[in-house]
Amino acid sequence: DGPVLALVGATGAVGTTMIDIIDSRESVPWGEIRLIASARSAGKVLRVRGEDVTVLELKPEVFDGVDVAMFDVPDEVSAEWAPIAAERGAVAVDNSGAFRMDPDVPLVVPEVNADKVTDRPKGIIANPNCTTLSMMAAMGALHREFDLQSLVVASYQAASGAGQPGIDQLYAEIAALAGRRVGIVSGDIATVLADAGVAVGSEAGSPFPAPLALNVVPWAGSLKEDGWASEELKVRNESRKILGIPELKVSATCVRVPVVTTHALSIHATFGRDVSVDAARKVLGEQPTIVVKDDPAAGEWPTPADTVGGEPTVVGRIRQALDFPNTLELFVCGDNLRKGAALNTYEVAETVAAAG
Ligand code: 11C
Repeated sequence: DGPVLALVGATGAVGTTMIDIIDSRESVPWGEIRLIASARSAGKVLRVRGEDVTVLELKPEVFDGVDVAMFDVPDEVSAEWAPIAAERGAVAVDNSGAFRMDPDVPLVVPEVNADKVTDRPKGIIANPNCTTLSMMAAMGALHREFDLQSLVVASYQAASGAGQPGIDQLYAEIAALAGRRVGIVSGDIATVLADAGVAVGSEAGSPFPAPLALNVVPWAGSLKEDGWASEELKVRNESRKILGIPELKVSATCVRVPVVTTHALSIHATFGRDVSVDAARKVLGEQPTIVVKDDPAAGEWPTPADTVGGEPTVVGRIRQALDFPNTLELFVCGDNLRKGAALNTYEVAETVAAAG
């Protein structure tokens, strides 16, 4: 009784957050929850809603009888296995980048386009990139009211966007630098890290191309044409698809900062209809998954430290741009492992189950 849910990638950073989300739900619609991972992690026993569940090895037959299969694995694993899950009768909800821009795969943020979950000719639904996702509930709500025309975005992305290896790297760097007064003489952070045996740069095996502790790195993803980072193009392409505005003007600069979890975005958004700070605050304040925290006189604004571990997107610093009509400046924080990844995937899975 109840549909069968599978979680592929149960032991990664997003998978672990997913289990925490499933555990924290008052009730779940699932008759069975199956955990799946690579051969390396198969056989581990994890607690899910008070029960021991043995992690199964990723093989075609583990999808037999599964109704919804959530994938929190690298692109190439999803590219191969989401279609296998779909062939075996499951609806695959995929958090990788493998299918997001496929015209036959809906890209869903329930607050914006929940109706798209049933329009899935390949049996696959994609979950957006965590940076894009962190601003979609807010931008979707503002677009419905004020007709979004353009977005200029700078991101401040947490280390956990690069998964468990990103978290481990940042902590290793912080430990190696603890108590050292580095960063005063050019280049000494990298030297201290290298001397301590901590990888510096992608070639040495770090998930980041430069030291992240005590630093800011203007890079996320891989190099694309004309100097763009893949993450910046994802923000552009995915925002257009989710919001249903193919011509939306988007320009993004993606930056990694020494924060463990929660992506922040500084957004310059221009609208086609008259907008005011008060009207925007009212619209955002009415959204069930958004918290407006915007009282600079009282020191109230969103920060990753206040946002991490929570479900809502937190929005603040809402201002009318002084030199750009109908344009708002906003600062948005979203937990990249929750709404940015596991939570949205789970909400899509629940929406699929509810739709039957
Ligand atoms: C990061 N947003 O913070 C990336 C990670 O397209 O799902 C997720 C990449 C993706 O590094």
